[in-house]
Parts: sequence; C-alpha cells; structure tokens
Amino acid sequence: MLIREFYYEEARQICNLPGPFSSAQLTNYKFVIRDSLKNLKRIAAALVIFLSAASVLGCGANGAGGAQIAMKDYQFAPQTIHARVGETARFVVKNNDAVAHTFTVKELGVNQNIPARGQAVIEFQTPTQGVFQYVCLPHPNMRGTIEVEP
Ligand SMILES: [Cu+2]
Repeated sequence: MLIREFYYEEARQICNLPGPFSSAQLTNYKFVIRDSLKNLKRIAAALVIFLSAASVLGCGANGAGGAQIAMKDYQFAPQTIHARVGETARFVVKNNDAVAHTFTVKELGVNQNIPARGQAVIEFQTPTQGVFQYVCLPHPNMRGTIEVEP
C-alpha cells in the first residue's frame, strides 16, 4: 500500500466514511509528494497528506465534522438526510431557534435534546436499511426522514 493510501484510509476511518477508496478515487486528489522521498521527509509529508485527506473528506480537526442539520422556525433543514447501512451516522444538529428542540429517532434509539441556540454532534448506528422518521418530541410537526442506504 502506498503511504498516501495508508493515510487516506486512516482519515477515512476517523471520519467514519464509507470505503475503502479505490485507487481511481485516490488519483482524483493532487499530491505534491512523490513516493521516492526519503523516510524523514515521508513522515512530514505523511502528516500533510493526513491533514489534507481529513480536510478533503470534510472531517475537521476540531471533531465537528458530519453533515449539518439545522433547526429553524420549528422546522428541520434538510428534511431528508442520508446514511449508509452498517456504519456510524454522524450529524451536527444546530438549533437556531429560541426554544429547545430534540432530535429523536425512536426506531434507532436516538433522543438528543438541543438547547436553544445550541448544537450537538449526534452519532448513532444504522444497522438496517430503510427509511426512518426523525422528529422533535415537543413539536411533532417538526419532522424529517433518514434514508439508510446500502
Ligand atoms: Cu422542537
């Protein structure tokens, strides 16, 4: 395995993204570092590759990565989100309203309070394929669906 592929794999796993990447996908990214560099340079280069991989994959160093879901005017946005079956879904849910909401998926055992003007990172398992509803418990008209796909 090339060193760049190794670090892409590391970043991918930390970000809980589907994969592994094919070499064809990897060649879509530009690398300035050649595989013939000496070991010391490789270590520094590998760190650069790792950070750029994490950046490309949308996983920030602050750990706040994940698809965004907004709560605004007593509605979720978007109202359809996607996850991959058998993996850990990760969403950053941001409440723009002046009241608390919840992000609740009863079938998946998710029930997270999001304080007014606050946000939460929500992670949960998606063991089965299907369409699941998420709601805000105090405001039943706030709802959306998660499509868990193969
Ligand atoms: Cu609510």
